[in-house]
Amino acid sequence: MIDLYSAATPNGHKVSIALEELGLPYTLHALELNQNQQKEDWFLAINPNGRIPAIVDRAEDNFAVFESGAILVYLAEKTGRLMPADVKGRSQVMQWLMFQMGGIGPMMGQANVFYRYFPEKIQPAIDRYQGESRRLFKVLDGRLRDHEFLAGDYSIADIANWAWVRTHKWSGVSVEDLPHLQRWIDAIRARPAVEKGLQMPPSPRELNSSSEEEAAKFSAAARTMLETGQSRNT
Ligand SMILES: N[C@@H](CCC(=O)N[C@@H](CS)C(=O)NCC(=O)O)C(=O)O
Repeated sequence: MIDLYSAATPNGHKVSIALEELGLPYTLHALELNQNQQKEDWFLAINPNGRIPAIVDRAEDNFAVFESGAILVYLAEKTGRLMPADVKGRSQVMQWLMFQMGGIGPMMGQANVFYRYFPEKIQPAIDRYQGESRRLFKVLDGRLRDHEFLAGDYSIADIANWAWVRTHKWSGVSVEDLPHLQRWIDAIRARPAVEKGLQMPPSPRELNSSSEEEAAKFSAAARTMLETGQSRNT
């Protein structure tokens, strides 16, 4: 049995989607990020970085794993699925996984911060992160022009990138004129395990289609977290 510590965010959903795809039994512990539960001592013992997601594998002497990319690799290697075992196939999955961990995630994350949460509107910062996200989307679109998935068969690389790209409207980044990316977004969205993973836990608001009022409420809560967390006061 696996304990999953998570919240309704792209990084959290990566792991619940992978667990659902793999059919691994798990217990979800949804943390209240706005209340900084992820900074409490009991959780820091699991993830010293104080962020979700993290897992504890009870069947493996309570082995703890943090960083969503590392969790995906752990689950793929534990089951022998969602990532090929041969050196080149594995490398391709790792390349597109790292592309998400070092590119798509940080750039869209900062686009969200400056476009949605920061009290000051710093237009050059918004332009920088939205522009860089859009550039990375074009790289994905180019790859998907002649590949059904990012790296061979459907893999943890698709799950990691998809969980972020699907929230593009929240980041203010368009997928217009990127037909291959759109095709891939829709194909993965249609997978039953993906639908289930997105409910673990469900988003309080659907990032792509909520009312302005709900969006403002969500942004205000995220802003509070930003201001009380380490990002602005250390
Ligand atoms: N690189 C980390 C990023 C984790 C991360 O930033 N988690 C966010 C939610 S998506 C979080 O826990 N934020 C709460 C906080 O910063 O205190 C990963 O991929 O696991």
